[in-house]
Amino acid sequence: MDVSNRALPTYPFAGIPTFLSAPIQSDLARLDADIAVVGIPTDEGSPFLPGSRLGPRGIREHSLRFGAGGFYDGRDGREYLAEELRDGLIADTGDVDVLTTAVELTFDNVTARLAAVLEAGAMPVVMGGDHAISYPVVRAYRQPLHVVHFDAHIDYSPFLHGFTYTNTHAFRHIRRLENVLSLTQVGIRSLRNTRVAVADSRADGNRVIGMQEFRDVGPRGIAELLPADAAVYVSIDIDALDLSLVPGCVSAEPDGLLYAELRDALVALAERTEVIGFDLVEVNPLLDVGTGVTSYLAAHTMVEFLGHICAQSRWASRRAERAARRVEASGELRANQRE
Ligand SMILES: [Mn+2]
Repeated sequence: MDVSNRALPTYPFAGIPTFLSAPIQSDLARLDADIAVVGIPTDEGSPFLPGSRLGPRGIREHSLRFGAGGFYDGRDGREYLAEELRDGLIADTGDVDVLTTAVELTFDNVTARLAAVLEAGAMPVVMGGDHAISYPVVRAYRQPLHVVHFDAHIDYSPFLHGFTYTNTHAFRHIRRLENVLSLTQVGIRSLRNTRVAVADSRADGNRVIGMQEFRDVGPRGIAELLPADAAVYVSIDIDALDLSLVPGCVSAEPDGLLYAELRDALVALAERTEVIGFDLVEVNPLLDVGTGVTSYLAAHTMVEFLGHICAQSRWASRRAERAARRVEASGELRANQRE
């Protein structure tokens, strides 16, 4: 029997684990994709237990469980990411170079990588690492944008004792970036958030939304806090989800979001606003249970959010625009080669 034309089965335990089995493109000068996946394997901003540096690897491995052809959602009968994966529009750019113990140099590498991705016209999809990485990611953007931050923790610590680059400081930095128009913090509930951090965030004009308010306004109500079609960067700490869902997260907290609540909020943001990038942070495979459910849930969240971003008509129209630009660029390349 000739089976040469049939697709071989793929397994999550075989092959080189890239995000959703997407092709590797670590040379950003040649990046030719709509979506660029970036790993940032550092946890030097974690004041408690280390291990989230292994997050990108864990998430990549568990993303393979979705196969390489996108996913089918029985809730609406649609297929997601099939076109993006079939046409090679998702690239895994590998991991940012981390310089252990030289946090500011690592952050410079993060910002340079993100700037190169944005320069190439691709949307960054970022895997931490701990939450400290979101600041050097967001500072790479030049355009005005809104930031939506899902987290149990406010990550708005004052800069004291020379500490400024831990995972508890990221959003105090981000709020100070000139092009950040607003910051909306959702799921904030940890009893370890200090009065000062919460008061400072509110005084800086940020929306701080605890669980009661989240339940009152609902997932769609979160998206409606943002102007329609606004450019939005989304940062997801896996501990926004309830403690019972995330054994592989050092900072897990009770009374958190259910998966459906987080998903519905992300889908509502994808529908209402123009998501221009997102990160998912604080997955710690060293602490996870044997099945790797926290890495799996992280991959699941990213894949589902990305699927809904790409399913929007504004994304589809931009895809056509990008394809035209790629044809133009390859024509220029050929012309240059002839000279
Ligand atoms: Mn957190």
